[in-house]
Amino acid sequence: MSGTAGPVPAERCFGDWFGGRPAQVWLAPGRANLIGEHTDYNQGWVLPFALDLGVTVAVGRRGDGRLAVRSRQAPGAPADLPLTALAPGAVTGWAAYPAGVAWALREAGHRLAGGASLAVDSDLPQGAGLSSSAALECAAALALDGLHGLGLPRQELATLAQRAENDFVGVPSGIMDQSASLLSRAGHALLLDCRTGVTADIPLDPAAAGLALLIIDTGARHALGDGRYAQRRRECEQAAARLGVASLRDVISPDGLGRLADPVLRRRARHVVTENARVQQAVALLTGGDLAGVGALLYASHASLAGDFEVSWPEADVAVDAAMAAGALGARMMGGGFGGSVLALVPAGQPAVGAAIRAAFARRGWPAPVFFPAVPSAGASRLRRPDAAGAGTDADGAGADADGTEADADGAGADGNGAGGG
Ligand code: GAF
Repeated sequence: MSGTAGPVPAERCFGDWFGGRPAQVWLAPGRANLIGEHTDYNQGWVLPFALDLGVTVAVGRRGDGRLAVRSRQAPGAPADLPLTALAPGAVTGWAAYPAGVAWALREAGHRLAGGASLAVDSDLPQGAGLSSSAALECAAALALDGLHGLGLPRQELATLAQRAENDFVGVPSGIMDQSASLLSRAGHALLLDCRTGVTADIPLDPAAAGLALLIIDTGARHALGDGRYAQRRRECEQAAARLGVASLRDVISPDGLGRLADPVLRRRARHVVTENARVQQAVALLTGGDLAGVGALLYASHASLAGDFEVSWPEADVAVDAAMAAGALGARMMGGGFGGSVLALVPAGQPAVGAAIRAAFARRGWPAPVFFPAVPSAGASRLRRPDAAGAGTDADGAGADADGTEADADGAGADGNGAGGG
């Protein structure tokens, strides 16, 4: 992500595309998920954390009632339409995510008087399973909320961003990614109970344990909208209905799943039930200071996602096996599946795991994977205006802190290491 001296690229683009300076600039990170995969839409538990990569949105008010959205990463495809014309199907492609957020805000009764111009920039790879879409939604949600002085709580913004994705874009995703982007705290994973919305910050400091979390972008690309994610969600709902429970969250032990006659539904349910248990076990280990112990849970999660839930893909399986053989404490596929990234827990400062994965890919003639350190970082934050540099405060009176972020309206201010990397 951009540094903090002078305008960030999204601000410069705003001037080039719309003229003048943006009123506000917001940064929303992508996420990794330590554990708890395909549990969010089953009202279970997840344990993601924010990354130090994300989406920046510079926003300014208009007077003509239109929404204009342009991205540095998609120069040829701006969206520009009256707010009143926003409806599912009216905008396609990447711009549907921010447009969907504006639509969801209006559907919830919020006025976006005069409209808005949004300049978007991102350093998150797309389709890598790191939630670039949710980061875009969350940055747009904060930008529109801030510009129009709505003051909505972050959990409500997460829900509106999810609604944009579900009902405007048409992808039936859960609430994990938006929550991680908006609610995470640096040095922690976010435990989220997806039924109650209750959260807890769970300490996650790999460096302090002599370990590192490594993201391996396998290069295989996924799209949540291709139907397979939705099919898994339907299978889970069918399994819950046949078991007579509101959701698979209500099944505590896999022992009773023999009642499901359909072996596919039985396997899907077994993944969700055992994954929920693994999240609880991971929280207990982390709370007790045993990050290394979480490694075995990551590997068990991968086996369950590959075998029972059948959402892994060949590059992920090869990366996980190579990582484990080279000394990783644990590794697993991450996100919706069928492409994207693997997360590995490795000894710090030892290149053996990366080298083994690279070699395994090369042997198969696959393009080299891309590695990122996964540093548990702060959730979304408002960036300081350049003219506030050195002054400590800006026109709103919200103080800028040392890394160029400033406390935002709902008090969930950024802390030391969330906004500066990349
Ligand atoms: C994707 C979805 F967007 C999330 O809601 C979640 O279901 C995840 O896949 C699987 O855990 O990232």
